[in-house]
Amino acid sequence: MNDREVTEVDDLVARARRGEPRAVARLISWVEDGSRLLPEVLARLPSRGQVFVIGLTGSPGVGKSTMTSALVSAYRARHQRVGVLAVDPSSPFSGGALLGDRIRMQDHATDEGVFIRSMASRGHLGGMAASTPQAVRVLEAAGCDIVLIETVGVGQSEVDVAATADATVVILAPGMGDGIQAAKAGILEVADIVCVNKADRDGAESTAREIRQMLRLGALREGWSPPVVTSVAAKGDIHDLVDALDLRHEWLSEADHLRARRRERATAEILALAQGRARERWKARLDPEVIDGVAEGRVSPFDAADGLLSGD
Ligand SMILES: Nc1nc2c(ncn2[C@@H]2O[C@H](COP(=O)(O)OP(=O)(O)OP(=O)(O)O)[C@@H](O)[C@H]2O)c(=O)[nH]1
Ligand SMILES: [Mg+2]
Repeated sequence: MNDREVTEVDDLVARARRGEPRAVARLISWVEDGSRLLPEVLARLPSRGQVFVIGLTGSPGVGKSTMTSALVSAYRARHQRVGVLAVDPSSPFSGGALLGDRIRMQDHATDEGVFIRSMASRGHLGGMAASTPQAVRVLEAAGCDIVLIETVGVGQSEVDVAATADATVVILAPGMGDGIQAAKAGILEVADIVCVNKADRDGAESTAREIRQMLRLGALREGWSPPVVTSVAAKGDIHDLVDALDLRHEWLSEADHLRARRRERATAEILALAQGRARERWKARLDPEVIDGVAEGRVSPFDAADGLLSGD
């Protein structure tokens, strides 16, 4: 870093710590873009590990954004500061897809105790697995007590978010075999809490029962058995979910649970960063002749990979 950059980083970090929305937004953009200055920023934002991170995931349209907004209201009523990250891992050009979310967040747009950012992983070497915990650190520095992360339920992204979250909420809607689909997709495996939303429709209770039965068959993770609750997010009826989240928070605070979570999160972050960096390094080192060799079947891809690794 040159002197001008040092001043810029110091200034931004100081303003973010005072909770200035524009500085927070700027730093999260840096996270998103994988800025060269990121290591310097993060060195100035040590985590106290006090923030409670809630991940919300589920199929399109189940009510994640509506739920996020309702949860923001619930925590604001307790005078807690809340950060919201709408994570869109699928498209490098987020915007359109998240417009609806922004509109739903309008209730909170003028509230100084709420930071709302959408985030993709443009150019970030470690992908969402590395950028999500970094964005959380920025929000924590800005004084957030709670961070809500909404992610579209597709493949790797919810696993990455689950690695960052203290409580991963899998949201389902009644009917349409959603419960069975979720089980098939393995999405229930990342659930700390399952919430059947749209309970104003038929079948919410039977879906919840079905999920409870499936979960009973699965192994307990870290001695926590995931509660299954119902909600009507659109009407703000999310009391059972808030209770389940409180329970999870209390459970984590006990004994070594929180420490174990933090270590898991740190492991995921380190591996994601290392993977991203190693990949770049290997890519730069790839020999075109070896590539041709593998493409034409003269060289084994295993040998080519070993060759790359031996250069480390
Ligand atoms: N009947 C009913 N509708 C709901 C409820 N919660 C949300 N909705 C409606 O479901 C639709 C989708 O809600 P969103 O919150 O946008 O769902 P989402 O999961 O964020 O959707 P994506 O971000 O597109 O994946 C909206 O029309 C909501 O008004 C509910 O409890 N009951
Ligand atoms: Mg949404």
